[in-house]
Amino acid sequence: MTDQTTTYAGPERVFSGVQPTGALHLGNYLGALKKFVALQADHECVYCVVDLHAITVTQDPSALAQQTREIVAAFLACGLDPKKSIIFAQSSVLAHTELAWYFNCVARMGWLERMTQFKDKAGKDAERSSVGLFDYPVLQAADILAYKATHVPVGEDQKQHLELSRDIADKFNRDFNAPNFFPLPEPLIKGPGARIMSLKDGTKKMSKSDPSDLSRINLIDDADAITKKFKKAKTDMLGDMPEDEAGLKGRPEVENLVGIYAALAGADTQTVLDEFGGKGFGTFKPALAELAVSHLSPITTRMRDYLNDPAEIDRVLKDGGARADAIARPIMEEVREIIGFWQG
Ligand code: AQP
Repeated sequence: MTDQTTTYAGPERVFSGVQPTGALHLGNYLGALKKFVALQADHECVYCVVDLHAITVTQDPSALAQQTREIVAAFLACGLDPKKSIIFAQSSVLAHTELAWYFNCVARMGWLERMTQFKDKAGKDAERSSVGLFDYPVLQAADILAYKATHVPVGEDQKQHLELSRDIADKFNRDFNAPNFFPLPEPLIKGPGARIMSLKDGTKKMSKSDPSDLSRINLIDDADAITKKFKKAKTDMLGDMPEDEAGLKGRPEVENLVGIYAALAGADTQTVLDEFGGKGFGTFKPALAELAVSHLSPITTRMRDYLNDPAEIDRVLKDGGARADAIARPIMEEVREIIGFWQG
């Protein structure tokens, strides 16, 4: 991994987070979790269940802690090793909220007003949405920079937020005359699976909050559900599978299915089209379903096993929280000094 974080001299560190807002789907897996696992082999990785982000929209207090455990179960089932990677709940480390406040005073209103995710999520009801939803990207910058993380594996949808994190880090360093104090974190987005689209609409991203369950493959779906969802996935009336990538132009649903196949198989798009070009969807969709089931069913089984052992998940979260706090605490002490607060 090349370090393009200007002249920042600190160590490379990976940070990313996932919201405990519902069952994880194939987009979360291919866009984020799969990359998390690959990175832990040779990097210091900090992976967070971002429950503070989750409450930017209403959550049921009696379900939130369990939702956090479910994300940890998915992390572990996908292959994250809690001895290598730090896994913890965002709300258990106070540095996140503290740094978010300082960054609120660094970020500019105009920067946040340009964030498309807020516009998408708040929709026509922006006036009634929480201030937290608007401020979400500032908290995200704090999440990353409380650990001076240099690299952030995310899906394509988070690109704009990562650019904002870099702007905030840069402005903090300049405003407080602390050159290179914070790194300018690099997004790790590229690769197949960076943007998995809805199975019902190839122009919308696959999302937990889509009201149609048929729009997504959940990590907890069984083989029958996966097969049924791919069978019902929208395609088009333009005929069989194209022979080359140019033939995917203007066919977003087909492009998405081919992309999913490529990401799961670890192949490139043309290799998939070499195999399926000219064939009908009646051939391609069952092959795709079979590939997805072979990848996901071991994960699902392991997830269920972990969920049957909540005490183990709680141990992982507690240990991870202490390790995360040990990194963030001295950074926050320096931040307070740089800002110039009285320190008795
Ligand atoms: N469709 C996607 N394709 C590729 N990557 C994706 N990610 C999300 N959707 C896709 C990536 O998954 C990580 C965790 O996302 P998150 O749960 O924290 O929040 P999100 O991006 O808001 O995910 P959803 O499913 O779309 O949730 P809702 O519906 O609640 O908004 C991130 O790295 C994200 O890029």
